[in-house]
Amino acid sequence: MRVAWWEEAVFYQIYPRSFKDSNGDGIGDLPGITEKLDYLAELGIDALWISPVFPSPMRDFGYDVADYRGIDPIFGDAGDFAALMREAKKRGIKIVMDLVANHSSDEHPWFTEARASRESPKHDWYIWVPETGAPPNNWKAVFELGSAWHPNPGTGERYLGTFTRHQPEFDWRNPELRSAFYDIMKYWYDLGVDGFRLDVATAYMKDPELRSNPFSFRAIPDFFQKHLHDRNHRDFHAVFREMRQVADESPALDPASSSPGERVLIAEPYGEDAELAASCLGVAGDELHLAFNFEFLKQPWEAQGFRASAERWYALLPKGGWPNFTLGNHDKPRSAWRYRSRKPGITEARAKLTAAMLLTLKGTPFLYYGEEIGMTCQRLPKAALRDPLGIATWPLGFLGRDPERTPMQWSGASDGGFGSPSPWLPMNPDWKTRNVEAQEADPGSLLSWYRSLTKLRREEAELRHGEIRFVDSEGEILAYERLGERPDDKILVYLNFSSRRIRIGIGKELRVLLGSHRAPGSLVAAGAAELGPCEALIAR
Ligand SMILES: [Ca+2]
Repeated sequence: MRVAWWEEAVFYQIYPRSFKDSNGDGIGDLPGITEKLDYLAELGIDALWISPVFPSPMRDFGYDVADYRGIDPIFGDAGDFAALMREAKKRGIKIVMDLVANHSSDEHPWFTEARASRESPKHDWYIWVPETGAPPNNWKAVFELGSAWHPNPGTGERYLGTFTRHQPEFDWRNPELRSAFYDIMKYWYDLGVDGFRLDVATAYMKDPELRSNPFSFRAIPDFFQKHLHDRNHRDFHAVFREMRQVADESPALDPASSSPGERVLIAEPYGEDAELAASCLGVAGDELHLAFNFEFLKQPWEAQGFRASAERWYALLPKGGWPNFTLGNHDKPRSAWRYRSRKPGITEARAKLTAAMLLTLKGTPFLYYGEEIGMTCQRLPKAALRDPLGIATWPLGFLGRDPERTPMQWSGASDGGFGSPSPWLPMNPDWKTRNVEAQEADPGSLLSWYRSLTKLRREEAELRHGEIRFVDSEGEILAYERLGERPDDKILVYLNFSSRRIRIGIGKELRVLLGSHRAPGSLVAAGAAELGPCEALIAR
């Protein structure tokens, strides 16, 4: 059986501004990531997804790119990137870049050229309508709460920007634009990059007739519109097929680079709909490899809810399509905060339980930096907010996306081990007790638990690519088997979502592989057994 590396890998998302600052300017950078590669290797990470490090005016913190082939000086230079690639490969860690191809920064030279004249060769790389004194439809710039059509008096037109006016959107129906992006992808493949996470990939195509969106009752994040026409137009499939071809066919210049056919393309669908995510894989195995299904990020604390969500995801995927799961990212409040309990011990136990679930379900797990030490979210004072969405919607919602972007908590030192006395966002106040250094020293810590789980995944093939079969169980127990090649090869996973003891029935004697409440190698006798509060049990 041939298994692709990205089906077995444990991915880890780094938000570079907040990971490790190597030069004390308050902002994390590439040398900071390189410095922490040993930590990541020890955590059992196989691949990094690094949020954008390209030159950018940083109005949306790198999700507004001004040069798709460079490195923003705030993060380092080409030499720092090469060093990161070299050191990562030495440790068997692959690198996935974040390609923001729906829009550029308004400071990208392409847009400067495009907006200067209707005759400019780059003009039609973006989306324009003639100025008539009013926008052509009701599409919104979601970070500004105003129209998505921004005046450009120089040409007597308006351009489209559905995030901010500083993020003009590309016309992906233009073949020259498409080919420019494929050249950019080849450029990074040549430098050894193993794939791309594609930012709002389903938004590339818009309704060609520019029809207005119908009304929706949802204020956040939809701003009272059902986004039928401004994003997720199904013509994106044609782009995905072309991107896949480029990934599969571009030669590898460096022997250490991923070969053609080994690179991975991961969609960020625009929306929380698992069906839309599944569609990114296409039906013929010729589109993207993976797509984020965000259902776990809004899933309440219910064992059967997680089961239903996972089963729905498996059922939606096309034949041959591979699932993935994630509990957090740079756009959503952290899982430890979402699943917090008034009893601190239960919050910790729940973090261990979700980790066990993420790393034993059938599918590629994506961790978000800091999740492995249970980093949480805090409300930030308005003056500390940096995220344009948080500033625009203050004081509604959860203060935007800054709370899940605070600096990584490396140690209890005055700078939290981050590397600067005044980081760009304040440290979460619990850094003195919740940090990598403290948890490395504690075999019972969440970090040690994550390390044990990734180690177990590497040892047990069933956990990486075995089939999954859910076991019927009581309401608050999530139980499943991961099946091996032979009928007797199977690993059982029991997860008790309740904060009390629950009795379960065990068919035959089990040997514990890893447990939150039991020692590896210990036995669980057949018959009635009792699971402790929030117990995670992985056994054979
Ligand atoms: Ca720095």
